[in-house]
Order: sequence, then structure tokens, then C-alpha cells
Amino acid sequence: MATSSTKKWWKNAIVYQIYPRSFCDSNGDGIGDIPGIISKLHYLKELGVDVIWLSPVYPSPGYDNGYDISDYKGINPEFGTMEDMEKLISRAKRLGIKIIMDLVINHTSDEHEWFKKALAGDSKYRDYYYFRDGKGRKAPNNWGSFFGGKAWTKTENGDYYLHLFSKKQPDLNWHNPDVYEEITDIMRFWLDKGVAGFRCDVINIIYKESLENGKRRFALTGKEHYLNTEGCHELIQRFNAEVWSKYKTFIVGETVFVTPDDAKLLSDESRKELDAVFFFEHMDVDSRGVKWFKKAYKPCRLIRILDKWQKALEVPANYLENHDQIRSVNHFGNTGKFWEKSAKLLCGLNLCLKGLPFIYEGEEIGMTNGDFRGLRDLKDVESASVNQAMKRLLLVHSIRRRLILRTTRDNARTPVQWDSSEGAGFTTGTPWLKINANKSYINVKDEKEDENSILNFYKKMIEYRKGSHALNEGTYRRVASPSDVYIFTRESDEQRLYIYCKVGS
Ligand code: TEU
Ligand code: CA
Repeated sequence: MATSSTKKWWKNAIVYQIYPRSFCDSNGDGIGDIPGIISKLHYLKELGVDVIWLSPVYPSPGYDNGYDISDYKGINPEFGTMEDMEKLISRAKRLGIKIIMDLVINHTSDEHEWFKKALAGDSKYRDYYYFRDGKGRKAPNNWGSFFGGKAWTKTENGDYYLHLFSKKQPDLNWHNPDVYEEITDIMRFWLDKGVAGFRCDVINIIYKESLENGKRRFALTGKEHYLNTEGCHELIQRFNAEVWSKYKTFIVGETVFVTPDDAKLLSDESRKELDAVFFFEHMDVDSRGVKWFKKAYKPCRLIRILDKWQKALEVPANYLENHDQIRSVNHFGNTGKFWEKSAKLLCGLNLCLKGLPFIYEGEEIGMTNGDFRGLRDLKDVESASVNQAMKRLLLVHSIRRRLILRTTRDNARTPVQWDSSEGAGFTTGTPWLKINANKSYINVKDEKEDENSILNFYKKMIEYRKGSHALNEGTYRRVASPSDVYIFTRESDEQRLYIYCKVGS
């Protein structure tokens, strides 16, 4: 067992994710910002948050809401200044809250200086990316992009560059030692400012082993050439040895398409890579291969998946929603009669599982999917790109509308509902994305006053977890149960708990 000196500071932390654009707008321009976050630090403290994961706040043209970074050492003026960021770090520190930043290093924005120089023909910077000649009239290989469509775009010079996401997000070439130097320098820059670690975006796909054609698939042709490669493990081990371990950071990796075995290799303590990883299997519980095509959600499947991951990992990063997924009450619960009960159930589940609980902004008040009227209400680049891909498949508008509206990432990106006023206490101006009408009863202000609200349930559950030896240190064991009831024990030498979750209706 870890002694207090070897025990990692983050082991029992409650992590709260902030998607800055949608959290709190301080100046009425309709966009959440850093001063807005600072104004809510006491709220987060009261909730019991120990660590904030801040989605990207760096300068960015914003095609993927900040996941397309044009300057890794700056702050997007839409969100504030470097002084604001420093103030956020120090104010949070005073309250005992640590901040981890999002680190997006699979790709940069195409408006990053490096890419601009590369396009202008500077050979040093061309080698920061993957530029290749096409094969005849075709792209250099048959890989597909995560957002639908091809992973290559032709430049004005006639060659192509690789982008696993949108064409505004060219992939970095991690074979180039200069890229390693640049990015580790950026890590040190933020760690020196007092940031406590990183959430590493799509970290398990950064190292492309080859650029050969991939085996043809319905989606993501080519992935066998870049998923969890040996080179990727080596890179992460170097980040850890040369940078992270020097600062005693907490590093959580977003790892796409991982199996429990892949996840163990990436996060097993003895391998000195990542501290924890986000897996996706439970998010895909109701999808047919790709998330846009759904099958019925079955609670017993969710239970089976969670159980599998509880057994596989020492410290699973547990989450039920984030800025890329639909809201958990819509996904696994109910937004009608059982809205409140299902939100509380999901809270209990997340906070009683073994591992680290991640709470996404608004989850603690039971926020629901966006009530968008049509595709034109959406802002997400993925939705736009998938809409185009679906058009190419000749799907008619009504079908595209239905498939996209129920799954779009914008469902989780609607502004946080602080009160029932027109701007929901989020903004005094026009919000960048439509605010849900249910702000009338789903909002922080009203829930604070109601002793039995979802928000107060979160507060109590977090407090209970913090005081519980079994929930922090205990083992996990599933107990046999009817198919839609999840029963498990958490047991330490001081305490044994039976957790009973009726996940089905
Ligand atoms: O997400 C990676 C990722 O796998 C998702 O974009 C996924 O393709 C999508 O949600 C379908 O499930 C990370 C970020 O979290 C996301 O916001 C970014 O768009 C993406 O990387 C590119 O940086
Ligand atoms: Ca603002």
C-alpha cells in the first residue's frame, strides 16, 4: 500500500471539466471566458472539486472550438489574457484547486506559424507535418478522417497534407525530433506557470508507424497504422521521464478505441506512461459501429462494460459525459418523469466506482441535450462535416437531421444554466450556442435552494466520498443481480459498502 509520502496527490481527487466557451461569460459577448471561470471558483470549491480540467484556452481560429491551436503559449483573446490565466491559477490554488490544461499535440491549427511557414515552402517546418505527393489523381493513401471524409487535403502546390481530424487540423510529424523539443518546451512553459498537469488529447494516435494504405473499413480506414504504436509508447515514456515526473503532474490521456489491454499498457503505474486514461466503450454502448447510427440502449450492456473496466484498471478515469458526448441523462437515463432520479443515480454511480470521477460542467445540475430546432442551430465542425459525408451517402435531409441532432457534440456544449433568466446567468448578450429552454427549472440558483436537488445530491455524494475509506481505497467486486441492477461492493480494511444502482427503468 502507498505510504503518505509515495501516494500521489491526485489519487482521491474529484475532477471537474470546464468547456470555457460554455461555462460563464463575464463581458456579455456571448462567449464564456476566464474571468467568468474565476467568478465561479467558490461555487466549484463548495461543490467539492479538487481539480479543474480546462478544455483549450489557447489562441485558435476556433474551427474546432480551440482543439485547433495556433499558438500554444498564449491565451485566446476571446477568453481573456495571460494575466487572467495566471490569476485563475493562483486564485484556484488559494482554494486548494489545481488546474490541468488540455494539450492537443496530435495536430495544430493550419493557422499556426509552423504550418504557415511549411506551406510557404520552409523545409524545416514542412517536416513538422506530413506533406506527401498524391498517387496519380488520388491522395497519398486511403485513410479516413475522424470527422468523416478523407484524411488528406491537397495544397495549392499540388501535394497533400495529412489531417486525422478537420482539414484545419494538420497532423504533426512525431518522427521529427524538433517537434518533440517544441512540444516538451510548451509543456514546461505551462508547468512553470503552476499548471498541475494535462489532459492529453487523442494521445494514443500521435505516432504514425507508416503511411501505408489501411485495411478498408466503413469508418477510420488506416487506424492500424497509428493506434497505440510502439513509437507512441516510447514518446509518452519520454514525456514522463523528461518532463512530467519532474513536476509531479497528473496526466490523463484521451485514448480512442482502446481495449482494456491497450489501456493497461498506457496507464499501468510500472510502465511510467499516463496516470489514467479515458476509454470509450461505455459511450458506444448504443452505437452501431459509428455513433451516428444507434441501436437501443440496454442497461445490462452498460453494466457489463463498466464492470469489465473496473476489473481491468487500477485507476479508471470514470466519466459519463464530456464535451464530445451527449448528456448522460439523455444517454443512460431519462429527461422526463425520471429526470431527477436518473441524474442522481448516475451521480451515485460515477462517485462510487473505483477510480477517478470526472464531472462535466452542468452534469451536476442534470443538464440535458440541446433543444435545437434544426441543423442550422448547430456550430460543431464535426456535425457539419458528417452532414456532408451523409449527403454523399445520399441520405435525405429529414434523416440527416434526426441522426445528427440526437448525437451532435453541441448537445453537451449549450451554455451552463446558472439561473432562469433569459441568458441563463451565462451571458447578458447573445449566447454563441442556443440556451436550453429548460433553464426555467434546471439551473444552479434554484437547485442551490432546493435541499433535494440534483446539485445538492452531488454535494452530499462528493462529501460522502471524501470521507469514505472504502470509496477512496477500497477494492471493487461485482455482486450477482438482476440484469438491469448493478450491485457492487467497495471494501477496504476499514469499511465495506454495498452499492445498489437500479440502472434500468
Ligand atoms: O476528441 C477525439 C475524438 O475521438 C472525438 O472527436 C470523436 O471523434 C468524436 O467525439 C466522436 O465520438 C478530441 C477532443 O475531445 C475533441 O473535442 C476534438 O474535436 C478532437 O479530439 C480533435 O482535437
Ligand atoms: Ca466573454
